[in-house]
Amino acid sequence: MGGSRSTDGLCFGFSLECGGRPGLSKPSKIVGGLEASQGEIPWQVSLKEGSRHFCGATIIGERWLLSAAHCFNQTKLEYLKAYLGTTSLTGADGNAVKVSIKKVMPHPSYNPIILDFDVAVLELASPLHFNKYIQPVCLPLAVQKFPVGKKCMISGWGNVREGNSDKRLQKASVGIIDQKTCNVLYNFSLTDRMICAGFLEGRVDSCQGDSGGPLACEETPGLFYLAGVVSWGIGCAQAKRPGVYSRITKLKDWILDAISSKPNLSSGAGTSPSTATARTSTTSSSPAQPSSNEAATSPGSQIATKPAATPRKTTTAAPKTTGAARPSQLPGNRRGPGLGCL
Ligand code: 4AZ
Repeated sequence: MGGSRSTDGLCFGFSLECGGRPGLSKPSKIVGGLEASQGEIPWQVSLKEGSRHFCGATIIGERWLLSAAHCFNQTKLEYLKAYLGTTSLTGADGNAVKVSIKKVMPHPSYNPIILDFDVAVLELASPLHFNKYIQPVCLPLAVQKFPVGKKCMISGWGNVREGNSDKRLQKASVGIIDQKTCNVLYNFSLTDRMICAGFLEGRVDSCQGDSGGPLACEETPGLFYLAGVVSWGIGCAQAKRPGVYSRITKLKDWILDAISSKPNLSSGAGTSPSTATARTSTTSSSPAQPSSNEAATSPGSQIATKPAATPRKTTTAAPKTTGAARPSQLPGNRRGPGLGCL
């Protein structure tokens, strides 16, 4: 609970906040979860097409959201809106902020067949004002490790059991699953850009409608980092079918490039994207293998065409990492003097 900050070595002279929950008074769908309280997951976003929620997303900066690429197969920008600052899909708590999306940037290596590189950066039409209920999560260092068994939080307005959704934001704690074990469970269809979380016995999981939303891990008390983005799985909460998430440590360099590819022309003083930080270290990730089959449930933004979430042949695109361990990034609240980072 409580907020926190992280300061980054890249942002000389600044400190940007991310990953905290200043509006959470008490620490506190997803299958097998609980209702989230106001401010408990201040980076959670609902993406709607018209009035229909179709996917989750996560706030990573004042003008930037991160979601799953598979959410946007057929979405029309003009009907797309992001809702933030609320736990109610209907806006019942009066805190909801609605923002238009200016641009959707799916990862250039996104593979809709096997859901590799399943991330998209969304540029907001206007910058967010962070408050108790609207905060960015921290991006992890490229080398940050989320160890097997670590408990992290998933959240969303998706189905609370296969086929049934809820209007109130749900959250659940899931454990990080060993990459090789998960790869076996999914017939070797995982790539390095994927990370599994859940329980081998099932029961708690993300589900349809949660796609694009966060898998956030508390790295130090009160400080949350984005380990994954809800991507796919076979069914929901089934034994030996954990949720599969896009692995942010492996996608982070592209994410940073995407948000820094152009200066902010539309607002502000021409600074670059605000950035936050991370400081944890260690190595992460595991091998990934292509191949395989199995009938899978796919990810699914309702809107978009559901990618055949089935693992199939793999064409594993080469990881497109650029530099190395950059510290994480983007939050938005600048605390210090200075301009943007990067
Ligand atoms: C989906 O269809 C979906 N159990 C999301 C997450 C999972 C399965 C399906 C993981 O959006």
